[in-house]
Amino acid sequence: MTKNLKNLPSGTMNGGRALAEMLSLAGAGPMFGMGGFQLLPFYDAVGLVGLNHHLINDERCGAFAADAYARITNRPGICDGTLGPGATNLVTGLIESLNGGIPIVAITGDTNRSHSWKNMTQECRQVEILRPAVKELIRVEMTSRIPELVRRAFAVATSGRPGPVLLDVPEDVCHGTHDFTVEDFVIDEATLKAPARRIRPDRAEVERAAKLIAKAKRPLLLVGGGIHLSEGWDALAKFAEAQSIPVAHTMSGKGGIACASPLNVGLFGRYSRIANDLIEASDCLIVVGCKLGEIATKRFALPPAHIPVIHLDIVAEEIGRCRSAEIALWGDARAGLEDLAEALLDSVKVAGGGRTDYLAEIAPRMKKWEDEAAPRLDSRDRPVHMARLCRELNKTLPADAILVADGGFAGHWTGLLYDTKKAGRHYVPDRGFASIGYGLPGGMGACLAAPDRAVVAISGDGGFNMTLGELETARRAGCGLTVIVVNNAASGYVKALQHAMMGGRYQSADLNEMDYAAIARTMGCGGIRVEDPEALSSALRQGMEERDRPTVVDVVVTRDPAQMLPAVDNRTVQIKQGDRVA
Ligand SMILES: Cc1ncc(C[n+]2csc(CCOP(=O)(O)OP(=O)(O)O)c2C)c(N)n1
Ligand SMILES: [Mg+2]
Repeated sequence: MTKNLKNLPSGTMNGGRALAEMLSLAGAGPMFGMGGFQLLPFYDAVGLVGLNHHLINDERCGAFAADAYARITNRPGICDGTLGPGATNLVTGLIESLNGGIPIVAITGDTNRSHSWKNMTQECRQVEILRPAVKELIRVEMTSRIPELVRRAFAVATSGRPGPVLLDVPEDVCHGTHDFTVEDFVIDEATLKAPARRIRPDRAEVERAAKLIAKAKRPLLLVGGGIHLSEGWDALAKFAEAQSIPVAHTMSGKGGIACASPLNVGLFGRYSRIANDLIEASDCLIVVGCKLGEIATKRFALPPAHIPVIHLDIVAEEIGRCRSAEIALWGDARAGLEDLAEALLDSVKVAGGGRTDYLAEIAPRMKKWEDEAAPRLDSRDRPVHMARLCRELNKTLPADAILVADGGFAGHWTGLLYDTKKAGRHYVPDRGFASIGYGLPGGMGACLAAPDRAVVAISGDGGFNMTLGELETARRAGCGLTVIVVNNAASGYVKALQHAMMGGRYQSADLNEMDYAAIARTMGCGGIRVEDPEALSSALRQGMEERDRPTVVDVVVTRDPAQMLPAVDNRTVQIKQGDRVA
């Protein structure tokens, strides 16, 4: 349906105003960027039309914040940068969204075309640099076409596999004027949120898949981030329950089904509780909204070649890319699961009944894993054990909380050990590109997307250092965000790998001992330093109680590189040439 609001603008206006009017019509949420001359008319119009724009301190962080906002809402996150360095700073953040399939509308200013390529200040080949970082790059060549091209940007961002779209706006287009009519300002409401449209897999393939599943004794669902993009949580739970099929997930797929569900068998791939073992023993894998990339497959060692795979994905060419699929279900995850459930209606009784023993294995196996992990989960070690930190997060965070996890150990450990209590995207790791530095700005984006919920970001000290300036932004934006700094005074992942693989020769892996809580306090934020694991819970609670400024909880964790990697015993690990231990 086409959205066309009352009191629509019309008449002569500049390109920046037209851009802002269109974003307003699109119901744009918080936007993140840093201005420059080229986009000045747009910035001017932002206030006039009542949009909510936040000055960030690094455009990459604006893109990260927009990405996290989009993950929470499934509505396009919006960020902008001025020409040249502003535009190039967006690259890392946009690739996170591209690889993660996250809807984004990004805007860059560009040179005035009357003078392009005459050594204009800050000029570079930004269109060429940014094109591979986005799903589509739209160069806006006429002021009059701004409404049409903003419509296109939203349509591309939210359709099929969502992704970032860049509107590159030359200065003269932004500053130039056009006489717009009321009819110019329309937008298709379906394109304002992913998934804009749903496509169902081929009926015949669904039937074939249903037959394979019906006769399987040990089927297993492997779920990726696509489940959140398609909002397929209920469909997944219904299907898994009706068919008695356990669910394993990637880091991005966590929360496809609540971690607390008895059908949830946790993370699979590089780190796993019991899921990898279940994969090995499975006779039918149902992969949903998951690319089966390096981390999910332990560098393509999983799943074993003899196990048939049913692969449901919105991108046809992802099916069979890393692992051949017995049955290809090209379509939306929710729609595909609903269709599978329907096709299996007749076999519900038989299948469910036939899998009682299989399902009965899950709880004791999980319990066994937990008993083995208990010494780490309950550790009273000082410095704090990462597993203990994860357990405190599990105990302390409310059911609707959002945990945003940075690259580095913050993501590795919480990916394995953090449990969501409800289905939904309550865990937001930046696994598209796995850059460090996502935690703080991502936390800010999540906070602005869900101001009434507790938002906790967890970041390494290296990642935090990279984007520390955004604490100023988060404070200015009034975000009641809690940022946990995993303080190991190291580029820890690198140091742990050097320990395991380079005979303990450490190179460029140490950071200074710092007190990030004290830094936060001098920046006008809350700051709590935690050295005793018993103090974790109250520090987290105190952080979550702050509703309008960020709190940094600086947690001193192990400095021993032999203890840093989750699930890898450095004394016994086998290192193969060209492989990675974790
Ligand atoms: C932008 C970027 N540079 C380098 C890396 C490679 N890398 C992965 S984890 C890691 C260590 C980061 O240190 P820190 O943020 O303190 O996390 P820790 O591993 O110590 O928990 C690095 C350098 C990366 N992921 N992203
Ligand atoms: Mg570190």
